[in-house]
Amino acid sequence: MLTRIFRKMAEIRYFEEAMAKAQDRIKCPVYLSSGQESIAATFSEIYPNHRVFPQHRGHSWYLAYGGSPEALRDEILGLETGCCRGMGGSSDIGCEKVEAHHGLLGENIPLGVGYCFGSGQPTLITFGDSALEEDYSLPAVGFAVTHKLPVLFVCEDNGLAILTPIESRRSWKLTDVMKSFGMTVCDIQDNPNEIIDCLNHQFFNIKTYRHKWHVGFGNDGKPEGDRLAYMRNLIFNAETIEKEAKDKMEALWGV
Ligand SMILES: Cc1ncc(C[n+]2csc(CCOP(=O)(O)OP(=O)(O)O)c2C)c(N)n1
Ligand SMILES: [Mg+2]
Repeated sequence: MLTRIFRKMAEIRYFEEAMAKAQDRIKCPVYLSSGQESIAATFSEIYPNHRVFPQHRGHSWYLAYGGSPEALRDEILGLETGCCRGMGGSSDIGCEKVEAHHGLLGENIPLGVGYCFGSGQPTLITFGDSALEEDYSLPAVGFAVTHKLPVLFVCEDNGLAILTPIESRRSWKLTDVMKSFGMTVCDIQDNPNEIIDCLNHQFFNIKTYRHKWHVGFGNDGKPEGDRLAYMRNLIFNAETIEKEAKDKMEALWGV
């Protein structure tokens, strides 16, 4: 399973690296998953049949859950053949398993809970560390707990909302609030093995590192953590897997 997770991580990373080389052709703002790939890659292997409700930074979830890379490329290029007919751009992307976000931070939380309540289908709602600061999101979590809905909540905790760190935004910890709702909670790193060990939890706070700016291809130097680089040393044939991913994504973007 770790090798499959690593391959997905590499495909997400190299999709975005090849995309950066094609940036002259891109006219919409882009929200990159680089650095955060392991979370979507791991959940998609453990829970492949959940319906997923991500927020704006969703390339990793879309690709990990089987969305077509060609349709994502075309979406980002604003083409009719894109996964949302070229109307959504990088942030509002969907496929069979993944519900497209619409731009309102945290909206995917009540929408995902409502979907689960109506359909009874297992649902995974994923968001950044700021989404539960929005006033419509916490009551939706409470509703899911009260009605014992089969929803997993996954926080991709990169510590930032655009440029504002958690410490400047709130004095409370998400994990404390979730525990007070009666949820089983884990507070872990984005290491696939740690995520797998916490399988039966309902709320996952997962520390991770955004490699690029909030929006766009820029960066502020070497990131604090790089799970793909860390896993390179653990996976048999990692070099070949990465080369295949790089070649595939460069051919996809024509770079
Ligand atoms: C209701 C609402 N408020 C503000 C914004 C602007 N906004 C877009 S993304 C973002 C920060 C998101 O931070 P986080 O949830 O941690 O996700 P990350 O970008 O770090 O992945 C903000 C404030 C918005 N889209 N919707
Ligand atoms: Mg964040």
